[in-house]
Amino acid sequence: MSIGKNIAHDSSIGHVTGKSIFIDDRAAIQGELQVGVVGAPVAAGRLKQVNTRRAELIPGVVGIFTAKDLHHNQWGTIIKHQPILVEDKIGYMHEPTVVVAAETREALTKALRVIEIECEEGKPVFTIDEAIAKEDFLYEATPFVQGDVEQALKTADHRLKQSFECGGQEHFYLESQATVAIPLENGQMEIHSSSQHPTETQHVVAHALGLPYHYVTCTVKRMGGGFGGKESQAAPFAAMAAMVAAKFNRPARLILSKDDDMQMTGKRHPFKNFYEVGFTKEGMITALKADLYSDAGAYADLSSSIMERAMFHIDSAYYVENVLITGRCCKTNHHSNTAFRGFGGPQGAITMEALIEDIAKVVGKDPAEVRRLNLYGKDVRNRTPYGQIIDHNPLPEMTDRILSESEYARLRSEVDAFNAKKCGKVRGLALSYTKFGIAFTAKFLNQGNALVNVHLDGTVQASTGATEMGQGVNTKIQQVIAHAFGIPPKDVQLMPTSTDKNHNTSPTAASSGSDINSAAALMACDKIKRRLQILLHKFWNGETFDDVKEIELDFEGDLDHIEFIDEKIIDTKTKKELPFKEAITMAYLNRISLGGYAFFKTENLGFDKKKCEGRAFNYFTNGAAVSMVEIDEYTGEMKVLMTRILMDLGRPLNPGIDRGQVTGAFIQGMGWVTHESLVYSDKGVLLSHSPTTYKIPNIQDTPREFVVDFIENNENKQAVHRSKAVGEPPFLLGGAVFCAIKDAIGYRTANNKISSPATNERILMALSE
Ligand code: MTE
Ligand code: QUE
Ligand code: MOS
Repeated sequence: MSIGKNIAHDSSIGHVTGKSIFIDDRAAIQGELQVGVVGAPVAAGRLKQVNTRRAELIPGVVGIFTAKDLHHNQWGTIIKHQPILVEDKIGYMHEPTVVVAAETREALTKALRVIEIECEEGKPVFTIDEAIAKEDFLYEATPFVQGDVEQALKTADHRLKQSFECGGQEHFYLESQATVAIPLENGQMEIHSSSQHPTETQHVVAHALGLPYHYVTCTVKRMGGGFGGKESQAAPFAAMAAMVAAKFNRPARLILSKDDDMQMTGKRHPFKNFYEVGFTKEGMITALKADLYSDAGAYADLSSSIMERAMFHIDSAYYVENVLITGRCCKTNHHSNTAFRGFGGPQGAITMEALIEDIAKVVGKDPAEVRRLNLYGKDVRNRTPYGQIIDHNPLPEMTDRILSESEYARLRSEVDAFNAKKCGKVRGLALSYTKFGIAFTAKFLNQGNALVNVHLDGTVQASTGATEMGQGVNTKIQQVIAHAFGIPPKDVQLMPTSTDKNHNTSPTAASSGSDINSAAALMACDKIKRRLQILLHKFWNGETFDDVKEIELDFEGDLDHIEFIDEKIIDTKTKKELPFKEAITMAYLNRISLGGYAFFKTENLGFDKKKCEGRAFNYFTNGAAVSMVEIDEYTGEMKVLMTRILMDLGRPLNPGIDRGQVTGAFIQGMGWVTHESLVYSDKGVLLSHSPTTYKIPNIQDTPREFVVDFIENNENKQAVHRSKAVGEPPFLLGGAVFCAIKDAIGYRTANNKISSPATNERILMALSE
C-alpha cells in the first residue's frame, strides 16, 4: 500500500544535497554557446536602430540577432500577437529586443552591457485607471448574471459602493527562465527547458525556426519552481536559445540572471475591482454588482482565462442570490502579466473577503459571524453565480471545527482586552476561506496521456505530461503506479517529461497535474494488469496462450479477483499466487506487451460559455484559516502571531507532500497581501528587481504559532483514489492575514480601509487616517 503514505518527495535528497540537476547544472556540451538578451530601454514607443558595433569588437562574441533573424516572431498561448523579440512597437520596459551569442559568459556579460538600442519614445500607460479612461482592453469577458441585481440593490437595507485594489506579485522561483537547445541532424532540435508547458515550448520553438512539430522535442526534467511563471513565458526564451543553436549548428544555453528575469517576465495581475453590494441589517448579502479590471500588461498571454477565474472566485465561499459580474483586462505598458498560483482566483476571492470585513463594520458584528451567515449551505443556498451547484459542501462543518479548535471566541475577547490597553500595539483576528474550483476553465485542457513501461526485473518507468516543479507530482504518480502493481514505490521511476513520449499535453497547471496525469497513468497500468490477469488466469487453468493479440482479444470475464498485492499476483478465489517479477518474465516469454499507454479526460464538465452557466469545475478544494496579527502602531510593523488552517483534501495521496503544499501556498499568499510590493520608476523600470529590493516572506515572517490540519473526507469520487488537488487552493488562505490586518486597523480608526499589499508603510498610513 503506497496510497495515503508519507513517502519522501522523489527529489528530496537531491535537493538538499545539491545533486538534483537543474538546467544550468547540465554539463557543458562540446561547442556550446552562451546566450543572453537585451531589453528595450523605454516602456512605449518604436524601435529605431540597434547599434552592435561595440559588442562585436568584444573577443568571444559570435553573433547578435534581432527579430528579423527569426522565421516567425509572433507567439502567445491564446492570442498569437506577442513578439519574441521587439520588431517595431515596444510594449514594455525591458521587453526582449536583442539576442547575443558568445563563447563564454564573461564575453556575453560584457557584450550585453554595450548594445545600444535607439528608440522613439511614446507615451506609456501604467495604471488600470488610465487604461479604463482610454477604454483600452485586451479582453472583455461575458458577464455572469443571476437574479435581478438592480432590484435587490434597491430594496437592500444597506448598500456599499466602493473599490478594492490588490497588487501584482513576482513568482520568485529560484531557477530563472532557462533553456539548453541542442541541434540534431537535419535541422531537428532538442530543447531542455525549465517549463511547465513542454508542448507549448515545442510549438513556439518550431514556429520561431520554421520547423514542423515533429522536428522539435522539448524535455523537462524538473523546474526550480514555476508557480505559473513558466506556463507560457518559458517558451519565448527557449525560442531565442533555439535560434542561436540553429544559426551556428552548436548547442546554446540561455540562463536569465535574476534581475533580467524579474524585469523581463510577467507577474501576477494587479486588479482594481469596483463594486456595489446590498445586504440586510444582519449582514446577509443580497446583491453584488462587481466590475473587475486587471492590469494585463502589454500582451494578452493568459489574461482572459485569469480574468474568468477571478470572476469564478469573486464569491469566495459565500452565496449571493443576485449578481452581475463583469471583467475586463486592461492593456498597459507593463510586462505581460501571466499565470501565478491561483490564476486570478485570489484576486477575486480577496475582494469578497475584504468586503465581508467592511459589512461587519457596518452592521456591528464580528466578521466571523457575517461569514457564517453568508456561507454556502449544504443543500440550500448552494448555487454559484455561474449556476454550478456545490455538492458535499464541507465548509459549514469546517467552520464549526476551526472556530472551536482555534478558540476563536476566547481569542476575540483577548484581542478586545489587549487593544483596550492601548500599549502602542494593536491586534487583529480573522477567519477566511478558500473554495477553489478544480479544472481548467478552458475545457479542452482537461486531458492527459501517460506511458508506463514494465521492465524485466519488475521495475517500472513512467512518463506523463506532468512537469515536476517541486510540488511532488512525480511522487504522487509514483505512488499511484506502485499501488496499482502492488510493488514498492522505489521500483517506480518517473521519467523526464518529454514531448516525444507524451504529446499534446496541457500545462502542469490549474492544480490538476496530479489529478489528470495520475488518472492517465492508472489507466495505462490497468491495461498492463488486464493482460497479466488473463495470462495468469489461463496459466492457472492449465490453458494455452500465445501472444498479445490472443491475450487481449479473447477474454471477456471479470478478473478483479486476481489482485496485485505485496509484490505478488494473487487469485483471491483459488489462493494461487505468483511473484510479480516472475509473472513479468512469463509475460515477456509469451510475447505479451508490458507497456501501457492511456488517454484520460475529465468527465462531466459542462459550462456553457454563451450563457455563462453550468459545471465549470470538476469539484472544489476547500479550506478555512484563522489568523491573528499584531501591529506596532509606531512603525506599522506587522507580525503574524497565529495561524490555524483546516483543509479538505479528500483522501490525500501523500499527506506529507500536501502539508508542504498547504504551508507553502499559505505563506506565499500571505506574502502577496503583506510585504511583496512591486515598485516602478516613472519611466516604468521595475525598481524592485532583485532579492535586495523585493521582499518575500522569510522564516521570521511565518506565523509564530502555525497549525495545519486536514478534515476526513471520503466523498470525492472525482479524482484518483478520492484525493483532491492541493497546489493552488491554500494560497487564498493568505487572505486571512490581510483580513486580520483590516480588523486591527478597525480597532483604531473609524474605517478599516487598506488595499493589498498591506505593507508596513500602508498600515502606518491607514492607522493615521
Ligand atoms: N509547489 C512548488 N514547490 N513549486 C511550484 O512551482 N506551483 C504551484 C503548485 N505548487 C508550485 C507548487 C502551482 S501554480 C500549481 S498550478 C501546481 O503546483 C501545479 O502542480 P499540480 O497540478 O501537480 O499540483
Ligand atoms: C486555470 C488555468 C489555466 C486555464 C484555465 C484555468 C491555464 C491555462 C489556460 C489556457 C487557456 C486557453 C488556452 C490555453 C491555456 O487556461 O493555466 O492554451 O488556449 O494555460 O481555469 O490554470
Ligand atoms: Mo499554476 S498558476 O496554474 O501554474
